[in-house]
Amino acid sequence: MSETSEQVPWWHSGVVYQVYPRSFADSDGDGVGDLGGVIDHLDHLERLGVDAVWLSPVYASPMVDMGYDISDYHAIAPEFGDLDQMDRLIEQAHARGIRIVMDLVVNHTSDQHPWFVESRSSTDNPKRDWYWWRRPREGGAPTPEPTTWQSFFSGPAWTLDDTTGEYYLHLFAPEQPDLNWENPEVRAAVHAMMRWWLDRGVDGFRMDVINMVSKRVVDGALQDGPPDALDGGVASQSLNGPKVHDYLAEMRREVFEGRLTAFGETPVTIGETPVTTVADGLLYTDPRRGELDMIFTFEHVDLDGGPGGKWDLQPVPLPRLKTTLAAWQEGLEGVGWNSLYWSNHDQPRVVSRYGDDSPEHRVASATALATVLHLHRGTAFVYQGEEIGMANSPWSGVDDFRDLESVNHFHQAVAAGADPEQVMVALRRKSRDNARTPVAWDASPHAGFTTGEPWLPVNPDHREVNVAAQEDDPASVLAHYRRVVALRHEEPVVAHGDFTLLLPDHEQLWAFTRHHDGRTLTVVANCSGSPVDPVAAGVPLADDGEVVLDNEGGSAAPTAVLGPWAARVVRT
Ligand code: TEU
Repeated sequence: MSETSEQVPWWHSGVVYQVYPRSFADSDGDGVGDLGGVIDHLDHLERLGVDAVWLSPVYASPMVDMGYDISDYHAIAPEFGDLDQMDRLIEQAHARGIRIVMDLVVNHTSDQHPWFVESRSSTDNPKRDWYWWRRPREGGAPTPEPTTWQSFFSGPAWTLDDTTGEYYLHLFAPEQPDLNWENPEVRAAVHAMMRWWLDRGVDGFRMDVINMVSKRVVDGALQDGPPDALDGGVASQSLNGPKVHDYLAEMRREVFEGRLTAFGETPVTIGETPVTTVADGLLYTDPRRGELDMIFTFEHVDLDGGPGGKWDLQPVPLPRLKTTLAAWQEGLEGVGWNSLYWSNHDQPRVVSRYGDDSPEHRVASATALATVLHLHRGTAFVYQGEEIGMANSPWSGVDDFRDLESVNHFHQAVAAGADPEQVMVALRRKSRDNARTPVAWDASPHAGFTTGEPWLPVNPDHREVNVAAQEDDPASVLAHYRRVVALRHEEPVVAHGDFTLLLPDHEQLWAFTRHHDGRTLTVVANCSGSPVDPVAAGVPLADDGEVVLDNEGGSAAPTAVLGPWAARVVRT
């Protein structure tokens, strides 16, 4: 994007809503959400005011990883619908001014994808080199596998295939073999597939683990990690690898250059990039480099994992959370671009994680968190159900979970001697299934999600927390999300203003200013259950400011004491 050839892109002031189709709405009663369900609820998204929908994968898939294991990039999984319905969704979303962003999963395919079926069939198959095949390690130590790498879903990242006696690489489940991007034929096939979807009318891509496509290769060999690395070296050897920037620049040239969507815009590119620093973020998102429009940082969602990783729970003091996000604001300023998110299909519900989901504080903490996040600079994302304050579910045991990451972790940890109850404590807090319980549309037994049996039980709190109950309630979480989205569209300071964190060490207040073109927004939220006087704490608020957004019913003076989880945006 250059300032001269294109105007300010929509996503500078835009909001993207993530739909996880399996859990959004079921239109045919089989208990699984589908494209018909998305079409049926476009009114909800239009009223929320979002600019785009990111659709988690709907492609043909054995669903080992719920669609992130794709067996045909050109077909829709039957439980989700078909290509005609996909076309209808694109058309009807466009008619409402809503873009459709497809999930692009090309670090790996399903093991059922014809490419892999061919690749595994013999060592001299023309597609053999489309994946990472290696002979067992000579001498078998320290591992029989070719490298020490551990998969993100527990266990080694290599599986031995009996057909040829060689191992293949999978950073995720064994049913998700990694594509070999070193092979130009693989990249060309990916590019062609992306152009096919753009031709069909989609408006961009969210690119799954796109920073994992380049593995570190030395003299043709993949390398072990340092002996003490808990992940066996996956992160150091296969994330943000040496060729990833070349691959992305090539993709931009091959797929996006000269392309315009139905909105007359360049398709948007959003990279999912775990374990990425601000320095990496600058490389990926500096428009002069021609790689991605924005990436998802993981730093603020990795804070509650300790040295032992994601399941090693540790508390997150407010100063760590706000300074982590502020570092990205400052680091990318004027060069790159942020994505702002609290939740997605891989993360627990934010109101349970960084807010307070007790009946007393749920609405206030959900709206306070929305206010602070959306008032940062970047493209804001809302994950389905977040806009009504959906919380984590009360899981009773491991049998309740459907997500392979949760189930595998439980069995591996218990086999290694952990106390099952302790493992459940972490799973209740962090399992991805927290995000995947069906959207609560109303108070009926299956929450209006399905007329059948839901594939994952609805959260029992749906009797109180649901869309219907909030639809016309100005004090609801939903009404607040509509206001936040509208403010981002209407107030240029939100999109363009610079960012200054105030009181970085304050343990209750999250405060910052945004400044642009002679105007200032001062944002302050009390992230605690007890009142705080923001002026006494040092937040520069004055009575002549105008409160442009709050979660206190619109009546508080700019300088008033903030009640539990009260949030306020003041314009001067
Ligand atoms: O996730 C990538 C990722 O690294 C993590 O978020 C992962 O889901 C896990 O929680 C690590 O502990 C993406 C997708 O968003 C996820 O749903 C897929 O399972 C994964 O890639 C593989 O495609």
